[in-house]
Amino acid sequence: MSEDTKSNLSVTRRGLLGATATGAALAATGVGSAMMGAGPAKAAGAKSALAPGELDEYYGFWSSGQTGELRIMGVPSMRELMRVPVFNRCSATGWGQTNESLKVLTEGLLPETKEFLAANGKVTYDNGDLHHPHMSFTDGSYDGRYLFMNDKANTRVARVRCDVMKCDKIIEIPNAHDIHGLRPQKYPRTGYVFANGEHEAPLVNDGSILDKPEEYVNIFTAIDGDSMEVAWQVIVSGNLDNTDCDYQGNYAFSTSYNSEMGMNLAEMTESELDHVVVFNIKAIEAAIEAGEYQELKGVKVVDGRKGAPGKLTRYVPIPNSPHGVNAAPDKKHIMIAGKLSPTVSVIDVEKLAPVFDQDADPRSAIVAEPQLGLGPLHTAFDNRGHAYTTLFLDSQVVKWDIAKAIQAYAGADVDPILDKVDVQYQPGHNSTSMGETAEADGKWLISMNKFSKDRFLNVGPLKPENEQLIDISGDKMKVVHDGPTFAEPHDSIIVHRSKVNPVDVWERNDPTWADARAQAEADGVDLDDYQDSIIRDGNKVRVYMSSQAPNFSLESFTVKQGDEVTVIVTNLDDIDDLTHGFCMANFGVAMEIGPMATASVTFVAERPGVHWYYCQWFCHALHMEMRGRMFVEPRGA
Ligand code: RUQ
Ligand code: CUA
Repeated sequence: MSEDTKSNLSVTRRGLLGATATGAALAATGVGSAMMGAGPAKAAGAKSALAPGELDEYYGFWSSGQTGELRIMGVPSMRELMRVPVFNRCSATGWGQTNESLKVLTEGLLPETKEFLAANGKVTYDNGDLHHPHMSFTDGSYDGRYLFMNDKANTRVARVRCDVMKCDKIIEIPNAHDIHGLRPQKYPRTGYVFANGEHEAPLVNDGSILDKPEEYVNIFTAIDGDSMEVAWQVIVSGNLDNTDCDYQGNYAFSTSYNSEMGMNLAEMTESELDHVVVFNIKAIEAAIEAGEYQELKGVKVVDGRKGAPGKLTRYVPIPNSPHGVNAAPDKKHIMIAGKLSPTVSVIDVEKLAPVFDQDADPRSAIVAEPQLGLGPLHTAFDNRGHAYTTLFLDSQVVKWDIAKAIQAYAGADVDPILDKVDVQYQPGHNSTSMGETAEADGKWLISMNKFSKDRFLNVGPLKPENEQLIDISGDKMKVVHDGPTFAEPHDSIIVHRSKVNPVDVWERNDPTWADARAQAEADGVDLDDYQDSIIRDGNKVRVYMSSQAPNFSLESFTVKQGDEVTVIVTNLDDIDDLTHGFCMANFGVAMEIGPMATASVTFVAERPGVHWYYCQWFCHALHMEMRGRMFVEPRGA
């Protein structure tokens, strides 16, 4: 590493932590350092470069942070395969504009949010902050049904169907604020999707309480992943950051970096010990069964705050502003990364029962707390008893031995650290191939780095981030690929391709366009035996047409200025990869219509004249010719 890079790093360390006492103390501990390199990496066996036409062994499901979409990568090639719009507005697919996507984006919003948005001239949010994509589980491994993900920006949780790789449900979480950590239940199946409200606020946040932090709370939510309805919520003490759950279906775990309930940085980082909240799922279900809840905005809410009666939660003290929570594939250990503490605290799930039943010291469930380096954020796993923790401040990934860490905690003179590798720069999440399941396979690790700095051609002040592929199949970790990404490769999962099996062509009666089908039926139009139809219904006009390369079935149609026009296009091309588009030029209207799909869009024809619609998805040698005219008769004509 050059001197330049080194001094950049030290400046960044100071800058990032600020000149707080915590920051200074951390810097002074000097545990680990960016210069403690991995040493010469042994060439490991796995191959990351794929020849043209070769397929990847894994799907990577990537979040995009503040871009708001889900991305699908090929691993190990690190090729970006697809972008799935979720919380964002997508120009290419019409997500956020088509009637089908607007249904998903609006139907799960709370009534007061709809009112608030209407006052701002909107029907839905058009931004999101998607951090944590996770697949549904059955019996401790991925089952290829759904992906679930959070929106920190607007307190939502979304689901993507893995058969078509499109978002089919988005719900806003009542009572909570700013959903951050999210994980699906691993056993017996998903089941619940657990979601953390990160930012504290009054429980009834209607303005009657403002600057009285002592009355703020945070909310942990369990969502039913099948119905996408909130199952129950728990009021907690302290804020909630990340979450994970065990492999037995008994407990969920949420870190709290602000157990102080501070309202500024100094207050939030004040105490040396924060905590992880352990949620006793069966006890919570029993309390709800027994009617021991309050109902708030239609949700059953139980009290799990410190000192609340019952055995719903326990608070395990953890040093210092803990961040990541990761369950190991041994089905026994839960890793809590210390962030401002150089440690990772290891909870043994088998030691939790006494903590709940006999009020044993919550720290008695901790079986290891290795010092790993500066700024531990997240931990991933292989299938050989090793853990891999990102060190944000050290710009490293550390590989450590779980069994040795436990022996060292019990007093043995062993060093659990096996290897460290420099990453470029400042890693947040990492993930290993199948590593968050019981089928971890120990081949690949992705380090998702928040800064790329000098690693790529300079593209101006806004730099891409850098996700690096690391071969973990040998004794030494080896960085084998740099991959620049646009904001922000926040988190990822790496799923063996045998778990995922998307279709090539849509089913004609897919629920996505059930509303369009129902409307067509009411209009006497059979979408399966296609006829072009223009239905006038007052000033509403519904235009049904089909697409088949290289033609729209309607060469032209006529409406009147001021009509509310809905165009419903069905793609009759029953061939893989034959997607058409429908773009109404100068109307701000464009959408994707996949093979055998139906899509619809509604606009007001407030522009008289001749307007071309065209296919904007290259589909045929005569794609340019795939177009037609909308005639808009001027008002009064
Ligand atoms: S958190 S960088 Cu939003 Cu996933 Cu740890
Ligand atoms: Cu159809 Cu281009």
